[in-house]
Amino acid sequence: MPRLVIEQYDPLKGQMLQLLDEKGSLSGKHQPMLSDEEALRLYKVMRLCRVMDQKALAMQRQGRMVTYVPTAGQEAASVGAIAALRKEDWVVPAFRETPGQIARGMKLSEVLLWQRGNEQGFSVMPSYRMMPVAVPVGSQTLHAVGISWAMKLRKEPLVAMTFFGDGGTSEGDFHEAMNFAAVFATPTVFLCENNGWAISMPRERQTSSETIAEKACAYGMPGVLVDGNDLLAMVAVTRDAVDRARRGEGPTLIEALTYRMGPHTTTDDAGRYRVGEDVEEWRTRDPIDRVREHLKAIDAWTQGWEDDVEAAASVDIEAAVERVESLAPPSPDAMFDRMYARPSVVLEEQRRSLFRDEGGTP
Ligand SMILES: Cc1ncc(C[n+]2csc(CCOP(=O)(O)OP(=O)(O)O)c2C)c(N)n1
Ligand SMILES: [Mg+2]
Repeated sequence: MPRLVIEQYDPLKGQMLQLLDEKGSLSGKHQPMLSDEEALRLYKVMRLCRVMDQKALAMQRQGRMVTYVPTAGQEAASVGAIAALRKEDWVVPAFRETPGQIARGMKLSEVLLWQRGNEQGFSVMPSYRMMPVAVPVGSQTLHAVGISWAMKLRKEPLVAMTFFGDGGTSEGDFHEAMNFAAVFATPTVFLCENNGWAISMPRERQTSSETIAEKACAYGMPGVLVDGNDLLAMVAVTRDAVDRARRGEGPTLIEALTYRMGPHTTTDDAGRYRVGEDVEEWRTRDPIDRVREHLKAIDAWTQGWEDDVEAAASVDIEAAVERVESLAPPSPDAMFDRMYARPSVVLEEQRRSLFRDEGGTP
């Protein structure tokens, strides 16, 4: 069996996996692990995500979205990682995972639901094997370990991949999840999208370790640092981690080094704290530009094709927005419906009090 990519990069030595350099040229060390057709397909998904991001931001300014969580700059990390999974595997995302949801095949109208404030958007969507986005930072890492442990006990050869940010790694939940996963050798892939910031908190204030990937060593699992703006590297590393998990060899921590190009959410003004930081420098590492250069080099890209992709994406997003806007809003107590399989006494009381306070009947 060929040596795994993840075994060749030591996070304690600061080594980072990169296959496509910042100009989109392939580095000689590894062969890409995906076909040209697959690269083209994933590029198309990334373009759709970027158009979605631009449109959603504009819509929020028009009052047609409640709050929007921008994802520009992080498309390769999400889309590349999702590409490594089978459709029976589970995805357990944080809140900045619109690209992951799109890559998983969710309808755009479904993706938009929660960001329009529609409670339906927080339901588990079994057909996509995707948990709803988790807003409590880091909590989803435990859910992923629970899901993957259950799959292991049932002897199902499946994997759970969980996404979280650099900020998530200083939550207790993350440490408990990592420890439990390593001890019980659960089929979990921990994917940290280190975008440099947790709202206004820079990565240097989040942890004293050089890398997030190196934390894996202390728990007794492999950890690898990867260029999160490099689609090909993301596919390579996540395939390795997913294969390990599926073979019963336990969890892996992946740190995808990336950058949040926009604000934290539409309620944030990043210009107030990213003072003097070279946002422009990160623009030169745009994950989408990099794949485009690669596709040009292999003669798989034309401007006409790109224009068509972009135009089709715009039409699809417009239609999705209209669809979501036409839905009747769910009842205010829908927020209690999906918290637990059997609602607790406390939640039932809260549900009743909501109607009492509003003067209605439950
Ligand atoms: C437990 C908890 N604490 C605080 C918050 C408020 N909060 C929302 S997002 C965020 C920062 C998250 O940063 P990171 O994990 O790096 O993810 P990113 O936003 O960069 O994708 C914080 C502190 C929260 N949602 N949950
Ligand atoms: Mg972050």
